[in-house]
Amino acid sequence: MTRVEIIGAPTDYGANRRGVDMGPSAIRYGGLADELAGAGVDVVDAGDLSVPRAEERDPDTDAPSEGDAKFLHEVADVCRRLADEVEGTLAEGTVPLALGGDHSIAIGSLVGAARDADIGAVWFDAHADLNTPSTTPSGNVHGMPLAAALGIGEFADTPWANASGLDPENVALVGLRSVDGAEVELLREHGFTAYTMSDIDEQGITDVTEDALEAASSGVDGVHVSLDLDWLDPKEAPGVGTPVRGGVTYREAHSAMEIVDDADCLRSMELVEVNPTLDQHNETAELATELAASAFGKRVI
Ligand code: 4U7
Ligand code: MN
Ligand code: MN
Ligand code: MN
Repeated sequence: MTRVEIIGAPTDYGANRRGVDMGPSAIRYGGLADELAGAGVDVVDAGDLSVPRAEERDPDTDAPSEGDAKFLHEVADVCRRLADEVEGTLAEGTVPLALGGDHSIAIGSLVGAARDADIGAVWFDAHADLNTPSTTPSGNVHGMPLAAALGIGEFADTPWANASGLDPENVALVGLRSVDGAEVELLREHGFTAYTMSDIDEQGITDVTEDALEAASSGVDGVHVSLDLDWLDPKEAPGVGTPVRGGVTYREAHSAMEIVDDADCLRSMELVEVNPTLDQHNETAELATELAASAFGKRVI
């Protein structure tokens, strides 16, 4: 029986303090444990990592003073501890399921998952998350986790952020529709596999997801699935900080997660960017729980 460990990472430092830190509560309240049990997995909840609130910190250290990457010290602190937790969970033969929090936590997930293994990653997201401190239009680290984990640009000198067992050839991005100019360059330069919404329109979600998983899983020990809820259309998932129209539908999302399960290479996963302060009746959090269940094998009959 697959065993899954839930690890909450209630932080919004990577999204400039906007309420996404309440994601782990919302996702648990949305029924995560029951959904996963419905998928037939054995679930343990490790609780939340403790994340200092900005309001409780020394005002002198509160300011987003990390050049062009805001709150980088805070992000590093959470990600270091998440990486250790993910590594330990994997060592026990358990699949870590991290709950964000904003997408900066992916740095911790990827670093932990890639410490003792070669891994691939499938990035379900409207965005490429490949900015660096010199290219970011916002300064928000949730737009940088892939660049950080892969040591791209200024992140080459950031050891805490380096996922040693992950290479761009094993990273597939699915559902892109908001990509910054510098990110387009990096996508071309580093040999990522990338599917835009137009590719999904033309080839269908089934083929695209199968191809993404094949690219991610080739020659590695397993795959990390990073699910940013803004991957879905805002009509399905309104509770996110950076919504972009034209995303995947409810059925396409489930179909993709079922294909993740079919591929039998899932090693670790995260659900990120659920922001209950922007949601309607917790529906985005509930959708996140359902999609996780599909990825872990839940079927109708
Ligand atoms: B998310 C953005 F400029 N690219 O860097 C940026 F459009 O984790 C958005 O995918 C990043 O939600 C979105 O700030 C980060 C922007
Ligand atoms: Mn553990
Ligand atoms: Mn993202
Ligand atoms: Mn996104």
